[in-house]
Amino acid sequence: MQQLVAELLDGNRRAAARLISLVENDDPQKRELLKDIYPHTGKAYVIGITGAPGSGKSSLVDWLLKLIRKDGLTVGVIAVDPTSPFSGGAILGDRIRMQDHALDQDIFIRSMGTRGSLGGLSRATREAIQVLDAFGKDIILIETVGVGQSEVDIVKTADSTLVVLTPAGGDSVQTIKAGIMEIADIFAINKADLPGAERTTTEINLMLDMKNSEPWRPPVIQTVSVSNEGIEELWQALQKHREHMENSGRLLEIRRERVKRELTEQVEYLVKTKIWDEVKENLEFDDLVENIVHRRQDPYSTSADLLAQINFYDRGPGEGD
Ligand SMILES: Nc1nc2c(ncn2[C@@H]2O[C@H](COP(=O)(O)OP(=O)(O)OP(=O)(O)O)[C@@H](O)[C@H]2O)c(=O)[nH]1
Ligand SMILES: [Mg+2]
Repeated sequence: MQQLVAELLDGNRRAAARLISLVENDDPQKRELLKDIYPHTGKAYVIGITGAPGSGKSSLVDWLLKLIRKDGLTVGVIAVDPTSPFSGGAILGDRIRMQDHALDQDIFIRSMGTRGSLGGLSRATREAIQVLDAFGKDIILIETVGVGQSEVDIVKTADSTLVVLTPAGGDSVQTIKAGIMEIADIFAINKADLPGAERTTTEINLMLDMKNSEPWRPPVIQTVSVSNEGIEELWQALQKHREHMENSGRLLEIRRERVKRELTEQVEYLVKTKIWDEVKENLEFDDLVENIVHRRQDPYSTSADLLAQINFYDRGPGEGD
């Protein structure tokens, strides 16, 4: 295993792919691996890209890759699809037309579905980011389909978040999902070749003007990813946001928040597994459930009893029987 980490740090692509699979599948050695990797992380800049299915995220990523590489930076892409049971390379050809990039050693592309990641897709994504970070990628792009919680979760992992919208056609953007306005650092109005792009752009700008978005006011950029329009401007906006995050101290602040959340999560995870290992070992859990169902016991004192029996929780006076 240490061999694998050494290979990763040495720039071995197969080691990177293998390590991502291990974290994705909740391998028993995962904690140890992530621990070894951790000192080598913190250098990559993570950009989240979210938007409705088919809004053009992958097409934009495709163009962005070219610009990022032109700037001499290395890049990793993780395409997260919470609706897909596939992971690994299987779905790549489908979702990202990256033939141009497949041979570029400085681009690493990976897709992740719900399969395997028992600890949750957002957790698996976070861990995959760590692997690519240690692998030495300068920029990591995370593409997520905007369905439900996933676009909100992405913000917790990304340093900059790009929200991809498309011209609303007849609809007003008033119908765009709540929460989207809050998470975007940059808006791309993609498919700007379609009718309604101007109107959508104006409406988003009006909504942004109404809310106080100091000190960073998200720019709204029209793009046409089929003909490479607006992509340079988009990449510049992303770089400008990064500068803002770095110079204002905001980057350090959100990364500190992230560490706080991860540490809390990790402690809770350890406590939970420890408790349940012991509780399940010591007690007839199913019997207790039956007792509660038939009102012979109640869940309140039973839970306190459970913990008291493994000496985890001291029952206060008046609690329990
Ligand atoms: N007219 C037009 N079509 C576009 C544009 N960008 C992308 N498309 C088309 O929209 C479709 C979806 O593009 P993708 O890049 O796969 O979109 P996506 O958001 O990655 O899709 P999912 O990953 O499935 O959610 C493709 O058929 C693209 O050719 C654009 O700027 N204009
Ligand atoms: Mg896509």
